[in-house]
Amino acid sequence: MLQNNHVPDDVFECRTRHPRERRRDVDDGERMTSASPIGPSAVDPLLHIEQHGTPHVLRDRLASDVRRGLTARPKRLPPKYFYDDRGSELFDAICDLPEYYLTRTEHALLRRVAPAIIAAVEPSHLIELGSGASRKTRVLLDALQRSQPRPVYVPIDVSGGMLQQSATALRAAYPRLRVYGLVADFEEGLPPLPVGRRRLVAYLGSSIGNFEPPADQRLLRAIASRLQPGDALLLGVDLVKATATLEAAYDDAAGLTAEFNRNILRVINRELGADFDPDRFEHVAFYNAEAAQVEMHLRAREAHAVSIPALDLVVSFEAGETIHTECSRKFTRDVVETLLASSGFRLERWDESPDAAFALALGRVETAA
Ligand code: SAH
Ligand code: AVI
Repeated sequence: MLQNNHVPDDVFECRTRHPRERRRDVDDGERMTSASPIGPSAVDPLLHIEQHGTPHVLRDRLASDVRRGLTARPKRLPPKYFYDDRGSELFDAICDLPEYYLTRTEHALLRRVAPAIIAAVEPSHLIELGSGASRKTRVLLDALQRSQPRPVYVPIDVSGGMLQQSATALRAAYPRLRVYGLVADFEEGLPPLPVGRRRLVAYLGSSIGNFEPPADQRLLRAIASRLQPGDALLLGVDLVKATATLEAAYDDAAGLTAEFNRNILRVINRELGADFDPDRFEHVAFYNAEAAQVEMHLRAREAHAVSIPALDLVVSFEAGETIHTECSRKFTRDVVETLLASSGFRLERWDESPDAAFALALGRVETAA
């Protein structure tokens, strides 16, 4: 059943003040297709979820990305297509693996610094990109609800099932929290952000590392352009470290990351009628020290062909040929500070975990010169 609650007119930029911003956001919104409300069955006035992009548009985008990626040399696929319901659940399970230190390290760091960050920014709205299960977000929400009588949380994620599930769970856990979920692919244009006295955008999990330059800067600039001076960005970043630690994190003993990697082939089978046999591909993950990134690939175990009827395409694989499915860049403070500065943010705080494995960078929107 559709969740069709009334959204107050002052919630989204495109429906309210800031004429300059309004024009741009409305244009973006129209290009991305119209937003339609979806949501859980019980009517809850504090919960609203909007879908940006119709299934038709999303499938066309997948089709053109897959055609471009699998006819390129070397072959590649965009990592955002890992995250159907199964992929999101696999990622959530990866977060609990002993080898995947990122989540627990960032979680512990957040527990230590979230109160100070919320006190420094004093946000009325917490907006989260790539929110997934919103597990670590609770640490920020705990601090936010202590300081705000009517806190607002805006999760934005391409994975609609996971967003709906986590938004519903958060509403149950935080009775005063308004949740405006946006199901959107922010690579295709950031959806309009809510207006608010002060906004904190969180982008956790080192997900910025899945964007290669200059796409990382493009995304951060888009965020900055939607914010006002004084608003802030909290960026979780995984730091450069020993190769063995990095490679274990992306090639776990239980094989969950391998399944997550192969899931992209299952998505293409389901959406485009392809006949990939995921077992004919081996999961490969290694640290490319020169580029400071872990790379994930799928390597064909033998020569074979795959048919993709929706694209009227047959893709041939040589034995050993790879599809590059993901980069996970690893950062230093200098790289993050430069990236933030070139995107319109001044680095205000830098907090590292005690083992220097992971950091949280707080960037503040610069006042226009
Ligand atoms: N923030 C969580 C989840 C990280 S997994 C954490 O730190 O654990 C990355 C999340 O980003 C997934 O939920 C995925 O669906 C989402 N995502 C990936 N690419 C996206 C895109 N282009 N637009 C919107 N969401 C995206
Ligand atoms: C979401 N993202 C930051 C994860 C990462 O570490 O790059 C995705 C992931 N890929 C393999 N394991 C986890």
